[in-house]
Amino acid sequence: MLRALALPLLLLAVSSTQSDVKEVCVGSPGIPGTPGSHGLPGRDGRDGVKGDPGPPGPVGPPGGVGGLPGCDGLPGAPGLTGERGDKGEPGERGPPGLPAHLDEELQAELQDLRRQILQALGVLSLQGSALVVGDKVFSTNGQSVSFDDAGESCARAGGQIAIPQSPEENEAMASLVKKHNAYAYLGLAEGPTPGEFRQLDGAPVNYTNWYPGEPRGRGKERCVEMYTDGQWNDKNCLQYRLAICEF
Ligand code: MAN
Ligand code: CA
Repeated sequence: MLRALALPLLLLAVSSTQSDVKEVCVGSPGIPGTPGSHGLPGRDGRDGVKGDPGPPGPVGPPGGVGGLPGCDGLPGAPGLTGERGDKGEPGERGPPGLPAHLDEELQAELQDLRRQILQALGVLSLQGSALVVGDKVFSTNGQSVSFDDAGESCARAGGQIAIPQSPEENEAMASLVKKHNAYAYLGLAEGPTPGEFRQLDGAPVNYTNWYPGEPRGRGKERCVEMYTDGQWNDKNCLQYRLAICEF
């Protein structure tokens, strides 16, 4: 109804603004028509937001089926070390090696060892603590001890009580006796036959340098000492004598 009234009034207002005003007839508004029928139902609205979770349900009856097994736990701490096992069987024999004289690596190692040994002997000789005579090395710590103690000292050092087996070796030992001004025991001992001396392992003696008239202890003097001039005398084994070792 409002819309029906408004149109003629609007026409009037528009016309009056113009210069050539015309007469307009304004009738009374008609009776409003009957309301139109209801429109079709609108489309469904969008889904609402999800509601809050409901309260937990009641506890079920006992005796339900067990759940699935859980995952494995963490591994436990390592156990104590077990006892050592038995020795295994020897492995198979390896392939044969080169003959030593063709093994360059071995030869180089030998050469270096020889060089180091000569170097060490050179230092010991220079210091006067070792006398090199051919393949033999004589040395003393300057201590005078019993025959048995001399043997132990030399053995501890990896050697034995020295035995001169040539004039040259005898001179070398005599030089140590003079230097320390102390008679030395030799590595000899009287055997079962009086007056017969042997090396300590029982081997016979080839070289000797007895003082004239010696040995004359005849079973009473079972060790041998060297005088400062290098000559030998049989003597009891409990004197204090210079321990000269050979290596
Ligand atoms: C002492 C000892 C003996 C040695 C004679 C030599 O009695 O040293 O071993 O034979 O002197 O006269
Ligand atoms: Ca004697």
